[in-house]
Amino acid sequence: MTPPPIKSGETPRKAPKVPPGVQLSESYGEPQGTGGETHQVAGGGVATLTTQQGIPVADDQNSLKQGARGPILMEDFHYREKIFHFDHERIPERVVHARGYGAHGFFELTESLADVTRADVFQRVGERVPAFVRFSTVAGSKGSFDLARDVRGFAVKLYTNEGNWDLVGNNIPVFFIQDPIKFPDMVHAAKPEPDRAFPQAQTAHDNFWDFISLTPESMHMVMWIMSDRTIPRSYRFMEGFGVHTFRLLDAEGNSTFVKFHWKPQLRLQSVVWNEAVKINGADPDFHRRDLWDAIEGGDFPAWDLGVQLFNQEFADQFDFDVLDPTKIIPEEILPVRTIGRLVLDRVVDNFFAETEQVAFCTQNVPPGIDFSNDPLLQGRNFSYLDTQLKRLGSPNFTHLPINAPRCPMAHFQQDGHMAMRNPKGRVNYEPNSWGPQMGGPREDPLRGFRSFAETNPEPKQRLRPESFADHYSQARQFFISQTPIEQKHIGDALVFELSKVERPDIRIRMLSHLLNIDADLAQTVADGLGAALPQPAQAAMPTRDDLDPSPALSIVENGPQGFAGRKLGILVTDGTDADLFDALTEAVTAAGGVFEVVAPKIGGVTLSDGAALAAKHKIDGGPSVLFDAVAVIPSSEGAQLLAGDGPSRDFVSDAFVHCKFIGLSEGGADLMTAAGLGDKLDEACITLAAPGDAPAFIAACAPLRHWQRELMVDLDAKA
Ligand code: HDE
Repeated sequence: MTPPPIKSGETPRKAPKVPPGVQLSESYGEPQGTGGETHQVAGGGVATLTTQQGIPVADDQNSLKQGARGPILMEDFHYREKIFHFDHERIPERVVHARGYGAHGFFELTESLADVTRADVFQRVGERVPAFVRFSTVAGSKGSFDLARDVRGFAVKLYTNEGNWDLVGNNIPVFFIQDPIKFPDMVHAAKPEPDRAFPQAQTAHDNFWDFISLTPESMHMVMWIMSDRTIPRSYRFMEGFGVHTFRLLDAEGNSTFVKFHWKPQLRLQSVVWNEAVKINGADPDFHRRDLWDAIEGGDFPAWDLGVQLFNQEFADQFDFDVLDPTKIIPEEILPVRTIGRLVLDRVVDNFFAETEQVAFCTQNVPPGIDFSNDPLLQGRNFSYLDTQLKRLGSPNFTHLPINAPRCPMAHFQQDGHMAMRNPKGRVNYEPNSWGPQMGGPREDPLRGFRSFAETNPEPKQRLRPESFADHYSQARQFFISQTPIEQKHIGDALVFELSKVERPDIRIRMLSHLLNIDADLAQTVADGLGAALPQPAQAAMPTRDDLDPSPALSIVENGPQGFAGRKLGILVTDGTDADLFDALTEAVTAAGGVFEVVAPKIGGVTLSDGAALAAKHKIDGGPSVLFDAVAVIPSSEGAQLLAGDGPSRDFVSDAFVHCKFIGLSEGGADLMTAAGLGDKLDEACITLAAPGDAPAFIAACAPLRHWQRELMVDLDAKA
C-alpha cells in the first residue's frame, strides 16, 4: 500500500510571479552571473575532475608518496596546485560593510525626468536596466550576525546604457560626520577595541560613545541609530537613501539638486531589541535567508525610487546647509516624487563571484548626474576606488562580470594584473592619425560626461562652515516625530548601550547632549543609568524647538498594512486539528504571506485526520522570534507535553513579550497558562476555536504588533 502523502511544513515554493510577457532580469543584457562554469557536461554525463590546467585527475584522495608511508613528493603537482589555490582563497574583507548580501534585478522608470536631466536612465518611461543590490551591516566582520544594532548599507548598481551608476546609500538618510577626514576615527571607534578585539559588531562600548560624545555633529545620526531603524525585520522592509545632495544636469548644463530615496513597497518594519538579541542566536543569517527565500519563493521585493528635487533658491530658505550630510529635508516640506521602481528577482549564482567581488563606487555616475560639494561625498569619491584596488588586487576589477558595464566600452587602458580584455590592434593612445577604422575611440563632447560648471571664488582653507553648526535641531525633530513606543525604544537603546560603557564620564557627557535634544529623553536615560543629569553640553547654536514633527520619519506610522511578505509560525503537535491547520495555511497564503511549521520533532506530526505533516523546525531551533505572528495550535494532549518543555514555553512567552499577534487553539491557551500568561491574554491573543476563525486571525495580524502590551509588560516588570 502506498503511504499517504506528507503535507509540507512550509509554504510550498511558487513558480516566480512573472506577469505574461515580462522577462526576468536575466535577460537584461550581458554579461551575467559568475562568468564561471557549471560542472555539467552535455548529454548529462559526469564531468572528469581536472587540475586548473585541465589535466584529468586519477586520484583526489591520496597525495603522491615515496612508498606507502613515505614523504609527499614535490612532483605531486595536483596536490601542490590544490593547496596553493586554497591558501589564497581569501581576499581582504571590506574595511566597513564587510557583511553583506546581494541580489540581481532591474530598475524601471515610471516617470520621466527628461525635463531636468539628460541621464539616459531617466528618459523613457517603461524602460528597464539591470540592477545589482548589496545590503550590508557596517561595523561587524564578514562572519558576524545579521541583527547587530547597526546602520544597513543599501548599495545599488544600475547598468545603464551610458555606463554604471552606483547609488551607494544607507538605510538612514544622515551620517555621523560632516568631514571625511574624520571617517577613519569614526570607524576605528565603532569597531572592536584594538587591544582586546571585542566587542564584535556592537557600538555598545566605551570607544564608540567616547568619540560620539566628543562629536556633537553626530547627534542627529545617534537618534536614528538608537531607533528601531538599526534592527530592521528584513532588508525587504527598510528604506534606502542616497544621503547626500546630488545634482541632475540637463543638456545645457543647468543644475537641479536631488536627494534619492528608496521606499519599500511592503512598507517599514523592524524587530524589537530583545528579539534581535535572540534572533542572532537562533539564526545569525536571518536577513540573508529572508532575502534568498523571498526571491526563490517568487515573492520579489520591490522599492519605489523617489526624488526630492530643488534649486538653490529653495535651499537658501533653510538655516541648515543642504550640503551638510547630517541634515534631511523633511518630506512634509518637500514631497518625495516617485519616478521608478527597483525589483530584485534573481539570487546570485555564486556568493563570492558576485556579492563579494562587486565593487561600488560613488564616482560611478553617468552623464546627467553629478556631485554636489557635500564634503563627505567628495571624500567618498576618493575612498571607494582606492579600497577596491586593495581588496580586489588589480585595477582590472572592472573586468569581472559583476562590475563590467553592460553597454559598449572603448578605451586605451591596458595591462595590469589579470587583464582579460586588452583591445586588439596597433593603437593604444590618442590622439593618433590611424583613421577611424584603426585609430580606436574618440571623445564625444556632446554625449560625454560633463561636470557642473561651478565657480568658487573662496580661498583654500581648513574650516567648518557656520551653516553646518546646528547639531541638535534635527535630532530633536527626529525624536518628536516618533510615536510614544518608538520614543521609548530610543530611550531603552540609549540606556542599554551606555550601560555597557565603563567610564562614567562618557555616560554623563552623552546625557549633556541629550539635554539639548529633549529634556524628557535625557531624564529617562539618566534614570535608566542611575545617574544625575549634568549641565547641557555647550552648543554651537541653540536647538530650534519650533520644527514640526515629520510623520514620514516614524516606522510605526509607515508600517505594514497586511500580512503580505510576512511569515506565520505554526506550532503543532500530534493530534493538531487538521482542518484548522488547513484553514490557517490557506488564509495566510491568500494574504500573500508564508508559513513554517514548528513541531516537537523534525520528523513532523500526525494531524487529527491521520495525515502526516512535515516540520520545518524542531521547537528548540524554531523560536517565535523568527516569525511575524504565531499560531499555537497543539492538541490538548500535545499541550500537556509542551507545558513541561522550556523552549515551548519560551515560544509563547517571547511571542507575547514581543507584542506579536498570537492565534490560540484550546491547547494553545493551555500552553499560555503553563507559561504564566493565562490571565494576561489581550485582544491580540486570538482564539482559534474552529477553522472558520483562521481568516479573521490573519486579517487581525496586519499591524503585526500590539504595542500597548509592551507598556503593560514593562509596568509588570517594574511593579
Ligand atoms: Fe562608505 N565606504 N564611506 N558610506 N559605504 C565603503 O568601500 C567611506 C559613507 C557605504 O556593499 C568602503 O568598497 C568614506 C556614507 C556602503 O560594497 C569604503 C566615508 C554612506 C558601502 C567606504 C563613507 C556610505 C560602503 C568599504 C566618509 C551612505 C558598502 C568597502 C567620507 C551614503 C558597499 C568599499 C558595498 C563601503 C568609505 C561614508 C555607504 C572604505 C571614506 C555617508 C553602502 O571605501
